[in-house]
Amino acid sequence: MSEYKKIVVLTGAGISAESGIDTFRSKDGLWEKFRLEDVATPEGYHRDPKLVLDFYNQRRKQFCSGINLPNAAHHALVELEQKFDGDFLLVTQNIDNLHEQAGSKSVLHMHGELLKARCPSSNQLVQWLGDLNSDDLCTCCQYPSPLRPHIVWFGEMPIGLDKIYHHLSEADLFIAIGTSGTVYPAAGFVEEAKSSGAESIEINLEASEVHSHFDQVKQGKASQLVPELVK
Ligand code: BV8
Repeated sequence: MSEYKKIVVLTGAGISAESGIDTFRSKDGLWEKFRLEDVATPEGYHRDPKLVLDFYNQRRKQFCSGINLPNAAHHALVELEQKFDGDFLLVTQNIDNLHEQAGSKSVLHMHGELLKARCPSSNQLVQWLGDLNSDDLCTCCQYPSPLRPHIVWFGEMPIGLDKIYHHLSEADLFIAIGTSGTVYPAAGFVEEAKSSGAESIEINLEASEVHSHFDQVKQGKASQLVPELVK
């Protein structure tokens, strides 16, 4: 990796799959059990807040039980970040904190974080490890509002896009790991990186919907391929 100066890594649900966290679109993934429109959109939340809060409470409860631990792919990205003496940005679509648990420092959660809640008025964040219910009010406003999950739902603006696009415009290597390339704008990052002259590598169990944009496509498990890539 020493031949590169600026690396951007994008991870998706596939990097956490071997840690026991459901993906969305693999076999028996989350979107087979829930309708995306009901649990991952602002409209769904306003229509039935309890359904949406319970959807995230169930995932938070599982995650906080400690059964999901970082795997070799998460640890390999920590090693890459530590060894690499250039610019490094890790962007994740995941809302778990397995990258942080493994020791990654520069993690940008573009779709939010499961262990945080947000005041809808001030956008102030609070650490939230238990169940979030509609009577859990913010403490930052004169007229308190019910806290919402700090999650980017469909139709909402992802977090940190300016920073991400800036790094993509200067990257000389873009690596996507464990993402189906279905959800935008993340799925379009490879084209952004390539338009700046970056090399691009996809690591995924199967060819993603945007695999044809990548210079290299490595099919297989992240826990095997990511350590091989960074060694
Ligand atoms: C937005 C909430 C306005 C958190 C999620 C073009 C431009 C801009 C927007 C759009 C566009 N076209 C369409 C849109 C709208 C929409 C969209 O993309 N819809 C899709 C369905 C077509 N996008 C939005 O609404 C976004 N916001 O557009 O704002 C805007 C406008 C212009 C410019 C900027 C902004 C908001 C998107 C975020 C929605 N929130 N989730 C949560 O509940 O977790 S998205 C959800 O999908 C998750 O965040 C997830 O991370 C994300 C992507 O899924 P993946 O991570 O890829 O997971 P998936 O299961 O799909 O794939 C896993 C892969 O891993 C598989 O391929 C599998 O084979 C592989 N795998 C499995 N095991 C392993 C493995 N690989 C390696 N090793 C293994 N062991």
